[in-house]
Amino acid sequence: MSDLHLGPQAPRTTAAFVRWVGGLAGRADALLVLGDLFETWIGDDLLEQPQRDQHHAVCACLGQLAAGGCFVGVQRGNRDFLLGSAFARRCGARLLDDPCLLELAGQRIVLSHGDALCIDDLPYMRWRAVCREPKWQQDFLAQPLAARQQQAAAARAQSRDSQAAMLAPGDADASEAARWLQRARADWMIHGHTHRPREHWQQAQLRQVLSDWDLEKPSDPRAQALWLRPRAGWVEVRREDLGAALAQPADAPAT
Ligand SMILES: [Mn+2]
Repeated sequence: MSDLHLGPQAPRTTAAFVRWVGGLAGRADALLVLGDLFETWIGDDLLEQPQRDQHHAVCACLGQLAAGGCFVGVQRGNRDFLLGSAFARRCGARLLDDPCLLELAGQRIVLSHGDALCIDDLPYMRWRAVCREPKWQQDFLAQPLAARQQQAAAARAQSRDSQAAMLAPGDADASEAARWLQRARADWMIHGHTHRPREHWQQAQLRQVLSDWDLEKPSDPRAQALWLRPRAGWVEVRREDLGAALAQPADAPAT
């Protein structure tokens, strides 16, 4: 899964995710989050704050899942690119490179958040290069938490504006994806970021785009998980739509 965008701004989505992860124990060997688990992440020291919020709840449920023997792998997205080793320890999670290669039943699957595939979005690609610099990250993290919070809020507002201003929102570049696959000697890729869930076939290459999660408006609930089950020499794939089931409030009787 990817693009859950969890946090205090998405209380319903976060609560639903925590419930869903709670029911995952024993049903999955691994949970892989391909970026943007959180709407923002301004530093792992957020978890040291005495005031607990949605971030803590998410880490707690992942920690419990990992303690039960499930592998929890997390890629950094364009929102939560500052996820660090203290976060990973707290969740019992492994931070995954982007891209990384999953080998399953003899299949080679490239996993990525997907923002680095949007090469047509030059302003974003410039920003991405800057904020992934160790020096930039050190300087940002050296500021007090409140100052970082303010900057993150300003950046989010700006990103909303620029998205609305664009006539055609950016998408992953198919040729760039094909180049990544060639480099990895793979013909299957899974990524998120664009919020355009689809299967793209090109020659004999498959690129699966994950949905984002948003359960804040009950009229349009979005939540998906892509299940991969290894078989003898092949992989069974199922895209599960969780939106309607998870949009029910926790205290509603099961029907
Ligand atoms: Mn993203």
